[in-house]
Amino acid sequence: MSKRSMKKLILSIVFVACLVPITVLAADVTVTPQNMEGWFVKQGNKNATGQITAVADDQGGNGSFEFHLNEVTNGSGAIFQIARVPAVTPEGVTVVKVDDIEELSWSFMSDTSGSYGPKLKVEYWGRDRLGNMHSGTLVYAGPLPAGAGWHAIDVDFNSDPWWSTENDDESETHPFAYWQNLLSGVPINYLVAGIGSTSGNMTAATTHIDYIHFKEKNGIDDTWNFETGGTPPSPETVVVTPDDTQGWALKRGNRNASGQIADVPDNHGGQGSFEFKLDGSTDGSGSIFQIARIPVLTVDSIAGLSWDYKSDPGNGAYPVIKIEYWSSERHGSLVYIPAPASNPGSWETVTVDFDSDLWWSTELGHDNQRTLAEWQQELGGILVNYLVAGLGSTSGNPAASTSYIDYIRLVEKFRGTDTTWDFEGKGELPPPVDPPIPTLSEWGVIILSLLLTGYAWFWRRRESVI
Ligand SMILES: [Ca+2]
Ligand SMILES: [Ca+2]
Repeated sequence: MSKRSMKKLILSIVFVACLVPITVLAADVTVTPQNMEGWFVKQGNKNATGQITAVADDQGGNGSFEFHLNEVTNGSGAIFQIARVPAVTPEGVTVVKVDDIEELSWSFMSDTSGSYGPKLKVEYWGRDRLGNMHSGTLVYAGPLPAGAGWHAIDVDFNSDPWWSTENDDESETHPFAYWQNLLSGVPINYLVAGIGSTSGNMTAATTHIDYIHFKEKNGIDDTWNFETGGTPPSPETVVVTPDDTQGWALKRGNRNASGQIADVPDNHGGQGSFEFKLDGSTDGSGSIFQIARIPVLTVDSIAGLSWDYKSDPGNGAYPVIKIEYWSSERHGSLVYIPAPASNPGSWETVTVDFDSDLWWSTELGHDNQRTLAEWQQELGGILVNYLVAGLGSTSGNPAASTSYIDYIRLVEKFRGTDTTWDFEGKGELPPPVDPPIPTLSEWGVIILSLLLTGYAWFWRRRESVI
């Protein structure tokens, strides 16, 4: 995961936190391949693999998360990491700050050589209570019990040493409580569990982690138990209204167009659906209207996608769904344009076939169409900014048209959700969501200010052994 992606996510967290009340539940959560409960595979993994395997844990369970590092002799490193926003629910996320953490513990099993095991890290980004920017990762540097078999780590906040990638000095360790004081108010991007290094030679190793426990002062108190099997998420239909938007909002950039939830019956017995109107402007500046929802997911977490649309009865124009992704290396929107309806003006259902329907990316243009499965292979853990529904173009003279969308269904395997959004109740959606990521110009200012104050660490990509 690139630094900039992390920054993007945390800004989205800050934004969404304004909308989502904190719901606090202490829970023992079972994480399965069918429902990763928000855990996802981070980018940057190489020469390594990771998955939940049927290796019994130390507390009676029959599975655990396995990391396997290949032997590396050319200095290119081997690393594998999984991560989770500390407080993410199907409804959204809440901000957890470094100094909110009260307990951290986990179990790990060393390689049979007993050499080492995976650890927990805490990635943070944002301003402290004094307004100073921070970006880095706290890395546990405390004692690791030696020998094969399972071991438990229960972090002593006042004595176990941690270091920060912000200082880039593994020798400068302090107790976690020290860092909490220094980083008071700084939001946490991710809890990370992983092993390995982005550089250097590596010995082949197979290790496991389980029962990751995280408790913070606002009451979030979760222990994640990794197990095989599991069941797919239960489908849920959510009604979106102007008064209860379920995270949907206008997207910036709308022009020469309008949109609202209209009293137009959908294809499932509902009385409303979302209407897009292009006004037919002919000044060449385009005509477009889009709504969007900020998910917290990665491109490769999408396991199902479908929607209904009703095209313009005159010219057959119809809205489409886009997946907008962003990292420091890759950013664009994946777009799939299904075949036109044979009967304009009637409702159609689009169910994306991940292995045959072709999507193009605004990053690479129409000529690079691939299946969604191929894009997922290529883009992997890159975060999704927005799930977008829209009609029109930012240039040219799109014809005047009126069309509708409804029953947008997204199955997200890493959070274990299967949600269908049903638009009902006449009215407009709220104003544009501020971008969950900073614009490039905003980043230019931030980066410049950091460089001017000597924080050259900002650009460092190195990730050390954890
Ligand atoms: Ca387990
Ligand atoms: Ca509806």
